[in-house]
Amino acid sequence: MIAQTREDSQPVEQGELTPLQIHSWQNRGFILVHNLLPGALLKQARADALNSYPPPGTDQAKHFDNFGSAQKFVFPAESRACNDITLHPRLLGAVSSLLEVSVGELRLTQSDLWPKYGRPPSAHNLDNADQRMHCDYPNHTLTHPPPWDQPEAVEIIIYLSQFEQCGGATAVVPRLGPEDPAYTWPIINTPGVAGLNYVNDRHHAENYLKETAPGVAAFRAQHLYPREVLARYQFGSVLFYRHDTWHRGTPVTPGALRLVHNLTFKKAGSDWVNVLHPGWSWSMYRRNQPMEHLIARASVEQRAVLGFPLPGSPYWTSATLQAVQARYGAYGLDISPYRNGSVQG
Ligand SMILES: O=C(O)CCC(=O)C(=O)O
Ligand SMILES: [Fe+2]
Repeated sequence: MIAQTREDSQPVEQGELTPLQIHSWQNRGFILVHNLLPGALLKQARADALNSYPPPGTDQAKHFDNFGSAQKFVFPAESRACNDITLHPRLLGAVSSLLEVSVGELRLTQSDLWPKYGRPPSAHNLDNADQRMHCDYPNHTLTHPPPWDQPEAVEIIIYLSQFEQCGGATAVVPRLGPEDPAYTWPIINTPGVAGLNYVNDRHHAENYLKETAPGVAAFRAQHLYPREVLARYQFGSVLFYRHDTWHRGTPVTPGALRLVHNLTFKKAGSDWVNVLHPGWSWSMYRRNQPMEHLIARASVEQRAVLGFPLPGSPYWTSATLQAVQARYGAYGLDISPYRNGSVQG
């Protein structure tokens, strides 16, 4: 394993991705970006998570041995910092430049902050510590990612821990151009797809493939594992990758706790790329109505990312303008941007 190259891992200036970074995501399949989001906000999200998740080494920590937060940090989370990261203009701006669409054309489909506890290797085929090489598309979309040059989604991992303390860097296979044998199409040489069983643990997965699909095992042994590079994250680093990027989670140091915020944005109109959580409106009616307030204070673009109609949408008529104002006026929503039909941030 070698570290990622310099162009894959660059500081970001003023929240904007550089042309080199955009090029790298669009061609090599990922970038690791430092200093994109404000440190104070990231620290608050980490503090909220540490307040909620059990310390490593405790019995309670044993219950968190897989994906997700069991809804605790699913958007909209109780942690306001977590929600603010999810809709942060710098994050949305970065995603829009990767997909080359406006922020208003993005849609949120995943936002959850979860722990990964370092523990000794397990003998279970679904163990999540040392993952098999995979692409994320199978449990995000009903179809298959479109051809490489027309990406429809951005996958994101924001690290709220430090690699030096936790290990557990995500390993990624950089794509080396259209002829790269690792990136042949369709992407089906992976457990859980095209009739193969779903196996998460690397050793179990590769042994299973050697027995049932030796060609698939040979492809992975030749083209994927030897080429993986580690995304050596810092606190607050953001890994942008894709539904068609080969990658995998690697073991966290035993006794350590790695916290990550996982997000996905897609292009509006890609209905086959599913929202992984309950719809955002399912979070209305909570005590103190945080979701109602969030909608009211969000910008026009942030609301659009949650599926709220943009100015100019056929949804808006004088009747609906009045009705939505009546619903949200109490929380301070300003309906006027929707009245004049232009997008105002
Ligand atoms: O946690 C990581 O570093 C990567 C996890 C991952 O790729 C996944 O769960 O799909
Ligand atoms: Fe993944």
